[in-house]
Amino acid sequence: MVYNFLRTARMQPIAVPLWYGCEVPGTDHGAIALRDGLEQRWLDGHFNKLLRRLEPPITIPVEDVPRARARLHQRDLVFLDAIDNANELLADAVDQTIKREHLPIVLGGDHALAMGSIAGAVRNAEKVGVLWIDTHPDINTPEGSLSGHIHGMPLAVALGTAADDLPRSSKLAGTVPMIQPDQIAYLGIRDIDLFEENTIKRRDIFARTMDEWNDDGIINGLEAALAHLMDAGVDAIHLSFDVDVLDPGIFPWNRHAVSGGTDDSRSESGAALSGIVDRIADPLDGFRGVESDARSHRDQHADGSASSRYRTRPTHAGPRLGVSLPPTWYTSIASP
Ligand SMILES: [Mn+2]
Repeated sequence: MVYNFLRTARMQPIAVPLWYGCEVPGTDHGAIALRDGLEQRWLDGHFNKLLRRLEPPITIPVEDVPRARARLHQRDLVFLDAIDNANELLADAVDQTIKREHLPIVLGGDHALAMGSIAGAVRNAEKVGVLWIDTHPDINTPEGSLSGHIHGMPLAVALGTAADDLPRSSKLAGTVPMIQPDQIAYLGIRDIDLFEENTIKRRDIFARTMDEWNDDGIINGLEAALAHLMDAGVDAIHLSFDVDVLDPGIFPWNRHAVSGGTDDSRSESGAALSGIVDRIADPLDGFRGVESDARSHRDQHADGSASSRYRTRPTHAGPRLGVSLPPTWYTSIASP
């Protein structure tokens, strides 16, 4: 039984004001800005249909680490406990959101939050595919990492390769590993450590660099990544989108942007993000017929308890993406 979360579910923003993973104070503000800006942006953009689906945001508390600013870049995992504590709360929040049949939209904050968001998704599906759109593969282990920063490790945690050093996060889904290498698809990576490159090659992980993605075409690359996940047999997809992939110098939808971050470039970035989500959602247009059936069924039986989600099954190719997709989606957005 599957649900068209992306098209119809109520949406639950979950802000995670985390900066301990990247060890750059201020990254936490990104989560709050995204949280506070979401409703206003949709009001400004006249997305009334989306606004009606928006639940009041949840904010995951992140504890203070004493003297944090004096303890940066020590490679000693000093922030791990605070990150683990936040991710335990996040995994539970994502888990509960999915069990309510709402779509979790996790807003970061740095990418260490993906340990919690993926874990929450994995608790609720047979096999979760992770579509990872990011400049960085984030598959370092504490030993392999050059920086020691935990935000570069969430996919190593998900694959179980960091379980010795990061035991609490590695067990967050209740199963170790959370996913297998064929359940990951990278798009847009361009800043890749040698350790990460070796891991991607050795484990035969699907990856398109930003240059390859551009050369293939954005839609073709999305199709290939999603087809790979579907071939792996996933029944749900966790989309992870790091805003650092939107660098105006490398991102095609940003070609009018001025490098350095003007208001124009920010709105271009927003357009690019919504463009990606819109195009990913397009194949789910195939569900509209099913939705209509469900709606008329609900009307017929005057079933007031009917939710805004409809039981469906995977559909044929959509109008733009030539690949079948599972209708169950979870999303997280990270500031780098
Ligand atoms: Mn990144």
